Amino acid sequence: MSRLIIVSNRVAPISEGGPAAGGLAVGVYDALRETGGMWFGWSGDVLSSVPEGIKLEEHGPVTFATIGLVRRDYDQYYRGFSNATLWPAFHYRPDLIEFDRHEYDGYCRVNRWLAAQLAPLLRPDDVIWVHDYHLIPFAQALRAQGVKNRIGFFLHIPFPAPQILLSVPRHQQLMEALCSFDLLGFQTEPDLRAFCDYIATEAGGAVRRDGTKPAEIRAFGQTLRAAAYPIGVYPDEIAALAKDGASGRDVQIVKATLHERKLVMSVDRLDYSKGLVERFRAFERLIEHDSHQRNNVSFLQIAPPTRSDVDAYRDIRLQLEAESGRINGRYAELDWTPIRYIHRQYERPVLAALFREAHVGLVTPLRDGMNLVAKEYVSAQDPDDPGVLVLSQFAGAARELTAALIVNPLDIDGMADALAAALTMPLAERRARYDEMMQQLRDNNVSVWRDNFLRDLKAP
Ligand code: GDG
Repeated sequence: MSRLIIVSNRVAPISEGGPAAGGLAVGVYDALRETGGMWFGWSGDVLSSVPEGIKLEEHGPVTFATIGLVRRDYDQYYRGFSNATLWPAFHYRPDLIEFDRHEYDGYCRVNRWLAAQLAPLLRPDDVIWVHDYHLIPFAQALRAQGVKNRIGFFLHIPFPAPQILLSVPRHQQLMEALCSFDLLGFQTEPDLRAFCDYIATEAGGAVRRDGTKPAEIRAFGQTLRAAAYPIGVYPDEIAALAKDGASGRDVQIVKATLHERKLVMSVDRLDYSKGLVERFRAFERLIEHDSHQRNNVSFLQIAPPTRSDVDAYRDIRLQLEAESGRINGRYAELDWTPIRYIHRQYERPVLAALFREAHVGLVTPLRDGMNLVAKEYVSAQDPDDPGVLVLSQFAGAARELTAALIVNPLDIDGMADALAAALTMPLAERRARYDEMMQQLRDNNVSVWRDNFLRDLKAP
């Protein structure tokens, strides 16, 4: 049987109960622990001298193959081109793009170097599945090492409209490199369409689409296939985790301090794409306009730190601290703090159990490839008394979770209205919406995502 080799920028540190914050790590780890195989990528260490080689570690059926990065590589490849150029561009924020040609060169160099590290570990029948925007040139780099295996790529973040992609200097080289993969996977149909648009309008390529089969692409002298594969979760596992965690200490503390008030909850890496400031304002609008809600509802925002050495991330942190302080200063009472904003990471089981306590899951990114938190919130609910998901129309998940209350995250009043509707929704409607979404999550869990992608990657 062929081995599955997963390649991603970061190989997630595995603690009990799975990896910590980050959607890619959660999805990939879930996919790999069933099939077994190897997971190759950066260890997370930034070193002062070139690492001696790959470190191999076995965890059950999974071999973790990790390597450190030297400071310059980290700065140029990871912090620079990946997170200060590509991330904002692909999240429709050309205003936040920073470009430096040395960083781009570093990005390509690190891709070549990582490919050269991996190549000697590969066997001829391995299937290689590369993940996310850090590694767009990876197939091209492996081919240059003489690797002939099937190589697929999955993009976890949105694919931008061609006009936005044009604002990334070197976009053509990048897209040429992307076309070296055998199969490209996107989260949603609009992402796939945006890619096909670029190929047809900007790269002079040809796209053939035939029903539900992957699109066939000819561009830059290469042929490849592309399709949408929405990533999922394991809803029943999350449900069990949430139920088991109900008696845990953190959950009991939250319950005790709520004093029967309702709970609105959000969990996001602290990222400007997640729409946190707008969300805080929507909650403010709710308590400002609806006096019944005042002192009867609390909002818990958990936002673990991420990429804090990129300027735009420092800015969003300061902005959020200011907003939560302002809103609490304005509305808090002796026995009530409207917004509890926690800039820290929690264990996965604690989050699941807290989701189950929350009457409303408020998931309102400005742009998001999929958003697993939305899927985890629904999964964690008590089927007899489920909470309500309020979900941004700009999360990939909104295409599947159509029974959520769908909002535009830039419409503060609209979000406040949706919050009010969610907090007062009758049980029968909450159950109907939950049942519909849970069915959807079960039908398209992580195994389905993985199996569909690998089936198409292996297809002749
Ligand atoms: C990218 C795309 C796409 C969050 N805080 C903690 C914690 N988390 C976990 C969540 C969830 C994951 O991290 C976040 O996943 P998302 O999907 O919501 O967002 P990104 O990190 O931006 O992920 C995204 C995803 O890749 C998968 O393809 O959906 O669109 O941007 O699982 O629960 N986990 C722990 N502690 C925390 O404090 N343990």
